[in-house]
Amino acid sequence: MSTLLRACSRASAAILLLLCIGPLYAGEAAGPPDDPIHRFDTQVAMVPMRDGTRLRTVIYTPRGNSQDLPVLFWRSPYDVSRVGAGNPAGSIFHTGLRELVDDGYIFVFQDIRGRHGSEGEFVMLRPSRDRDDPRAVDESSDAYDSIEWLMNKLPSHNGRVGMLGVSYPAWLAVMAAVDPHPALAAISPQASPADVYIGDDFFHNGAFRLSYGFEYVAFMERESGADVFDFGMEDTYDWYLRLGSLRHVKQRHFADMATTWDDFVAHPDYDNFWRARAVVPQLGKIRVPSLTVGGWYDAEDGYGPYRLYQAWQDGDDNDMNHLVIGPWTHGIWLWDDGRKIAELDFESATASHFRRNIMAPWFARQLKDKGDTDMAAVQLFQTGANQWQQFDEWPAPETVEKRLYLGAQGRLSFTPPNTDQERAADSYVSNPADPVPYRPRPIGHMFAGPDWGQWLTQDQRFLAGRDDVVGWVSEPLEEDIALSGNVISHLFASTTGSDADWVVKLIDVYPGDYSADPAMSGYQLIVAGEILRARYRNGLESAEPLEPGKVEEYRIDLQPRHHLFRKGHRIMVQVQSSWFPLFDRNPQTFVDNIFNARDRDFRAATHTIHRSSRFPSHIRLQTLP
Ligand code: PG9
Repeated sequence: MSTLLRACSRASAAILLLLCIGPLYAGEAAGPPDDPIHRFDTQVAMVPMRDGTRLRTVIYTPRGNSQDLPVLFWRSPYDVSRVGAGNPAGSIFHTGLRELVDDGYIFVFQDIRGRHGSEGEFVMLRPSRDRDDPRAVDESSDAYDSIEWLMNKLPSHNGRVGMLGVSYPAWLAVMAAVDPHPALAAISPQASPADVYIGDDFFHNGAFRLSYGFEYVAFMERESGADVFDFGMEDTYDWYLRLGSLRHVKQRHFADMATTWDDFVAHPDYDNFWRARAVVPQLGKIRVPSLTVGGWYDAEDGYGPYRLYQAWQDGDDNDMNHLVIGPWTHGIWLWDDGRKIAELDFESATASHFRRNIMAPWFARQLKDKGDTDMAAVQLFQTGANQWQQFDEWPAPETVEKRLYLGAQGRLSFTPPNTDQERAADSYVSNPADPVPYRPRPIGHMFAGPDWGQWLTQDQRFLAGRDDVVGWVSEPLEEDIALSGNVISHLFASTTGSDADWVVKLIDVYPGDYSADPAMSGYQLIVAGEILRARYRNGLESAEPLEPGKVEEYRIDLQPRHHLFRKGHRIMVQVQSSWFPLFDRNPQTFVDNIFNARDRDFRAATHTIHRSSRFPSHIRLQTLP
């Protein structure tokens, strides 16, 4: 069994999707006998790009087909040839693409430049090419050249191509639409990152996504080939803590090898390196109809989908811009029925609904002129109420703002504080030697099991008793509150140190005796949460030390949400200063580059959250009236 196949059988559902979606060559052992993969003729071609580099491309044509079908094209860095083998659930044709297979398409999968069967050099999230150089390449030109080849070489087709993919492949679909081939008629980027420094895979607001960044690079770029990093222990919390400063990583784990880790270390701030990889500035006016898809509980690319939709909203004169967000972890909508995530029950098969009633009809409309033209622009699953809702645009124009204020004795209310006492504040000691775990320990690595990507749905009661997590809770709500749009936290805070991280979480607290679903009694469900590295409070481009003791206002965008806080539930806000090992530890002593901090720079500090009328820490919620 190859290492990839071993990884495949161990991987979490989200990673399974990434690793194991690759279709099988004809003749390889597939899963179930009714897997539609057996209904295709398969061809492998090395498709030449404008600079002569050839990309491995696998083409699945429905056997015995006599019609001119559209093409669905999926580009990927994750090996499109082999990794579906050994997956008992079957190929992606059997799961996520089943409805599309039934509708009839030619499916084409391609390894991108420098990955697996393709020639050339791989560049992580390759920036856009120099348009004045006719031989320059990027993912947009590679998609263009591939589509051109397909349109010329496929024996039959209907002249239209759709692109889709989850995560990195979604980003590739977006890139294809930046400078689209005339035959590219539709894209569905699903869980695409929009900015891996601001809110997607690698950093969030300047804080480094340690466990993901390390494990992804180890998987993708070590010379031994793709494999799961062996931590040698069950609880990676211990492993990352023992690692100490990140200055030890290169020499111990990526010595003599150029990887994206070097880029993390060289670019801790939001500089041109990251700006060149940000999607939104490249997009311009929407030119190809898009069905952008995201998951409310996506622990990798939860930021991107809404940002893409938002960027394409301006100047969308032809209703080309569509957004769907469901109650999903990363990519699970192509893998599962989407009815449950652990204890959370959404009361219907949300992912099957998406595939059958949204994705398949949408592609049929765009690529085959079949079916209804007026699908709602925005379809969102309202968590808390467990229902789909449709909007012409989102956030809806009729939303009203509500402000939730942190108060005395851990109370949260819609009434602003009326005390100007300086001591109207709550303090805690944040100790980098004992960081707050982001999920109950033991914390497995990202390939450890099916629940890796589910931590955003986990009950926050596991943090009870920690003095370094402070919370404010409302009275039971007297009426429903429909959050629908932005969630912005304004934290007034000070510290005895010269740097700090602020993590703010907005939580739905279920009633203690919840007869509707007893398993959820007292559950503390994160609705929104985000981190800000305080050194970047005045801009992510450059770090500035904090002045010990000075109160500053920190604006933290917790990302838009669509959630119903039900009558009888309570709302909680939690603040903490580490989320480990999801994010690296802040030394709390200002250093130029945290990747190069010395172990002795990591020091405990006392942080204070203020709640006076002068410093009224609060959260702004966009709500439906
Ligand atoms: N979230 C993954 C990724 C996307 C883009 C860059 C790096 C990683 C993925 O699942 O593909």
